[in-house]
Amino acid sequence: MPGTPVSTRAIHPTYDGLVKVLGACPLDCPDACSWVVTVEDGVATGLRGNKEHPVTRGALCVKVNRYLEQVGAPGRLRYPMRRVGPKGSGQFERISWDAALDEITTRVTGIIDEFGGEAIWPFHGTGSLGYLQGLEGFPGRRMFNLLGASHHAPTICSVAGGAGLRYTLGTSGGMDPEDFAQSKLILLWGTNPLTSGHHLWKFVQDSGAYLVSIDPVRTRTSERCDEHIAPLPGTDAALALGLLHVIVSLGAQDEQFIAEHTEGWPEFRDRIAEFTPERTAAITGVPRDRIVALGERIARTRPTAIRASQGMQRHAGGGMALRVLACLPGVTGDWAIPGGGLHYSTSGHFELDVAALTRDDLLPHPVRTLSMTRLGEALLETDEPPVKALFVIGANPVGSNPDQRRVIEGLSREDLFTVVLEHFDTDTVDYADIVLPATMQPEHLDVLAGYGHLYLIWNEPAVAPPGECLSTTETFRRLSQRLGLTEPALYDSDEELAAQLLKGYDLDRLRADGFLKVQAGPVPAGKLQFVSTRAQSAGHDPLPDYTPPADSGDGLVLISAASHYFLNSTFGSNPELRRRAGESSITLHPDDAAARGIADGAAVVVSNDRGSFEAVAEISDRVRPGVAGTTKGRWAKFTGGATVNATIAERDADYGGGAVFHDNRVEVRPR
Ligand SMILES: Nc1nc2c(c(=O)[nH]1)N[C@H]1C(S)=C(S)[C@@H](COP(=O)(O)OP(=O)(O)OC[C@H]3O[C@@H](n4cnc5c(=O)[nH]c(N)nc54)[C@H](O)[C@@H]3O)O[C@H]1N2
Ligand SMILES: Nc1nc2c(c(=O)[nH]1)N[C@H]1C(S)=C(S)[C@@H](COP(=O)(O)OP(=O)(O)OC[C@H]3O[C@@H](n4cnc5c(=O)[nH]c(N)nc54)[C@H](O)[C@@H]3O)O[C@H]1N2
Ligand code: SF4
Ligand SMILES: [Mo]
Repeated sequence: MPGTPVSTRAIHPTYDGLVKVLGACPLDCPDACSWVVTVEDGVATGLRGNKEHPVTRGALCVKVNRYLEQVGAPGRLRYPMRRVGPKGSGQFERISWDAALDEITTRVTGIIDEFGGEAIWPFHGTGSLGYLQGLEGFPGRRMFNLLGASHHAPTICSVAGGAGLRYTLGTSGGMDPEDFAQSKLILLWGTNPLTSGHHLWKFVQDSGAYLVSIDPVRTRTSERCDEHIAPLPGTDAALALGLLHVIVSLGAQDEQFIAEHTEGWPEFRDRIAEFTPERTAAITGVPRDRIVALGERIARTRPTAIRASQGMQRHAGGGMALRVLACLPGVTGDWAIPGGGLHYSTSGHFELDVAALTRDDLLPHPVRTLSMTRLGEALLETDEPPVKALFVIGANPVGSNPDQRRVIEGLSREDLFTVVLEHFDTDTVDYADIVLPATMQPEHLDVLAGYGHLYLIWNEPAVAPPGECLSTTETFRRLSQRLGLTEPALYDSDEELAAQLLKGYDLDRLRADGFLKVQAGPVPAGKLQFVSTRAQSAGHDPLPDYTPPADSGDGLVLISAASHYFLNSTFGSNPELRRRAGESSITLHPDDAAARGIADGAAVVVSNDRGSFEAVAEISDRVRPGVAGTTKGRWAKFTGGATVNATIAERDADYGGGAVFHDNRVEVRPR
């Protein structure tokens, strides 16, 4: 628009009369891309990666390249709705916001009177990782605190590994992923970046390093590596100890680093001595000579970098696995060398004032914390008080939680009042009493921080929301008002909230540029603890060890990893991405398929004592014998009423109550 003054904020008018608005991808992905929305006459007509961002580098991904299609999809929820059919039927009628807020107020007030505030569970998911509208800031928590509602522990994704790293390193922060460009050897350990966060790949490529993929499945990433090692799932701690055995036998430990920066070396060294290549081979299923060769390679290559992500810690011993992995660069001294160390999640490096957002000081009394991964148990077995009101915010537990059958059983409870804030009619929406339409990223203000880079990203609203969609922050401001709550903090604007969160950073610069790199803290923070007093005080073994998988016995270990075309269950109803993802499939090794009389393309039933789902068999040596592969993110309503999550146990990993999605034994038979 000629004549419009050039803004110092995230809105940039162009000479040609367009407006470019800086934003951020909200999805649960390490890359937290910076994007630019093009707006013409109030309508978003383009969305592309920000070329100026050093990690985004102008590229988004196969899912988000079509994000505007998703924003404008015919199936987008645009109005509040009330359930009219039985729970699960997905039958709703449109109602006004006034009617929706009145009904919520009446039900919630009644529940508080009868059962107390803790009968309310604000269940936050990873649909958006925004600090204002999404998981990182727990929107609504101020209001829920005043009501004395239960707290929510977001245990479903990365907690076990994060705890394991903190026990060893004093921080979960790890390497700056941009430093991978300086590495000489890169171990891509239980991670599939070409699917689950591809922007790391540019740095991996720039390094020219020798690349090793360590994954029971030969993934898109494994295929681009120099070497692929396929351990049995859940045996990574043993593999790392076996590699250390070779390294230490060669005398390649960095004595100076060990003396100056670590604690407990003599005891750890004795533990390493127990993991001979022969014993390690027996546990991991990796041939002895491959273990020796990789140990020798690590021993002679500085700097060596490890990228380990969330996938490998979805096991009984997932926290321990990350703990041992973090010890490896402590033995070789790689932590002190640029391009060496380990990257899991950069989240620990951001110093954002989340407590200023959540305001737990508003609680009338201490409250219980309910674990996200234990939804089925909480809905079906928890008393004192029982969960009577569930607010599902940016989550799709029917699709993404473990033990789908029990989650559905719990959500079907007639006495449970369920409010779902959503964009689409997910499997979980079908069980809602009230559905509230939420804004999508180009329609609201937010602040993001990557967990695969060190940038804060600003998301400026670019367009007006469709229909009657409201942002999550605005939804809770209005509900607070309806509940008659007078605490002023409940009514802070989004801009005020952003300022409170970003106290330590230059908000104006962030807003003008769209992104801001933060300084990584030191890693390790203090001494690296081979023998961990931090683990010990949390009730765990002070000395690292190997923790075997919990789901043992017969059957195949089923890994349900990230799909290339969905993000968790987000995009699960997008027609084009569903077409590209193809049918729900399970990959079987030729030997395992032959033993079960299953041919390529056969319809199969995958089951265990928790539940079953249907799939099409794909026979391939991409999986090692004993292991089967599928992907997460399917919607039950499109796949016969159940997904892989029907077979997954609601069981805790070793640390922090993490989930164990890949620690899952199943049987497969022709349908
Ligand atoms: N396209 C896409 N991108 C995503 C997601 C998505 O759904 N789709 N999800 C996002 C989320 S929520 C997260 S947390 C991240 C997760 O990102 P990743 O950590 O990459 O997640 P996964 O695909 O679960 O697991 C990665 C790899 O670990 C392997 N693996 C499983 N068990 C073991 C094991 O015991 N040992 C070893 N060595 N490897 C093992 C799997 O075969 C898989 O190839 O990705 C994010 N990005
Ligand atoms: N089998 C298997 N299951 C898994 C995993 C696995 O490896 N295997 N991985 C697990 C992992 S790592 C994770 S993180 C979880 C994720 O599980 P969830 O946190 O439940 O994530 P999604 O399934 O993507 O559901 C997010 C929902 O939020 C909605 N949404 C997005 N943005 C917003 C918003 O701004 N406001 C509101 N109100 N809604 C919004 C989306 O439309 C979507 O329906 O899944 C887990 N499930
Ligand atoms: S999903 Fe990940 S790679 Fe794709 S646009 Fe979002 S942050 Fe970037
Ligand atoms: Mo996740």
